[in-house]
Amino acid sequence: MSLDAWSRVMSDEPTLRTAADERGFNLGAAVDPNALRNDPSYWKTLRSSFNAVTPENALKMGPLRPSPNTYDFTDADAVVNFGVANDMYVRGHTLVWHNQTPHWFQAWDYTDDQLREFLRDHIHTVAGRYRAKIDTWDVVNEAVADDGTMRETVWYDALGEEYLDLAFQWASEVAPDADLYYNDYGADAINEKSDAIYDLLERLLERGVPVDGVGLQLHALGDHPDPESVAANIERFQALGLEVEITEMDVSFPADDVPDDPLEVQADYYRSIVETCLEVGCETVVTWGVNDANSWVANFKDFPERFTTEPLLFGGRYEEKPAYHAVRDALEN
Ligand code: 9MR
Repeated sequence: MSLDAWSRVMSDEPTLRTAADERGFNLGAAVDPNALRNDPSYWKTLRSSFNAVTPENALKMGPLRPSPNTYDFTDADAVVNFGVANDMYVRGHTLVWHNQTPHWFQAWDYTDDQLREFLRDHIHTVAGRYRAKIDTWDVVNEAVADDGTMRETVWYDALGEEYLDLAFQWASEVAPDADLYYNDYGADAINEKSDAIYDLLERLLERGVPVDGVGLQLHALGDHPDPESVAANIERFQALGLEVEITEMDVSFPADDVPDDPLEVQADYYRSIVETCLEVGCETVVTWGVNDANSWVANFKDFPERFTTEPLLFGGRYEEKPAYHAVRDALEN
């Protein structure tokens, strides 16, 4: 048992997970199947501190589709089954994205009809397999470009905006009980991109597309979106009849502009977002990783030169950071 966990037992403090459970709140982490298998501290921390999971990469098309006619569910099953076995809320991420497609796919000279068939089969197979296990799917991820236009992806180029309609329809056919989400980054507060996503969701709803919610990723790396604007943004999506979840949160600082007390500022930001969620009735916050050592920020392109790389609730050795305590306080009060 870690020193943190031991001192909590001695003082009778609830764990983060207990605080979330008691509040009826989903507090999640993105999960790496290798760490889950190989590092006992990882899964013990995950199980004792969180009540929700998202496979960080394992459910994406590339990892799932080693060749055109085969699926490899080993890693996805590991994460999803861990969540189910430990009574956690499970988010599936993601059925349609322009990134992390298989290598063979990029070289494939398909017709538009073949692509449509391929996507239908993919969604039916994957969402169908997990119909009893995955509570919520990010059906489509990041379909809107940073300037608010529709992103020019393989899906959009072949099928136009209708690819979203089809994807949600196909998912609802095989996973009728799952909540179906549109998920994106940089659209956490009211801004040009979230305006465009609002318009897109309005169009989808008008066309009768079975979309249930919007995932706001909230990768607060350099920029920490104003919580009041995040609240207003959540409320406008809710007014369309949609649910909203914070799906991929992490909090860093620009490498050349780090505050004197980064851990405290980070903790305050986490606290303000969880409080915002509680106020406006968004019931889920997922952090994009279990602990700092496993965060994507340290491994992504030039990010380590641009941002601080300790964005999560637990430090590299699973020590509880001020952000951990801030989130727990927010859930308890
Ligand atoms: O955290 C994921 C990282 O391990 C992958 O290398 C990366 C590939 O683009 O995707 C990361 O997760 C992304 C998520 O799927 C969608 N929103 C942005 C996340 C961070 O890039």
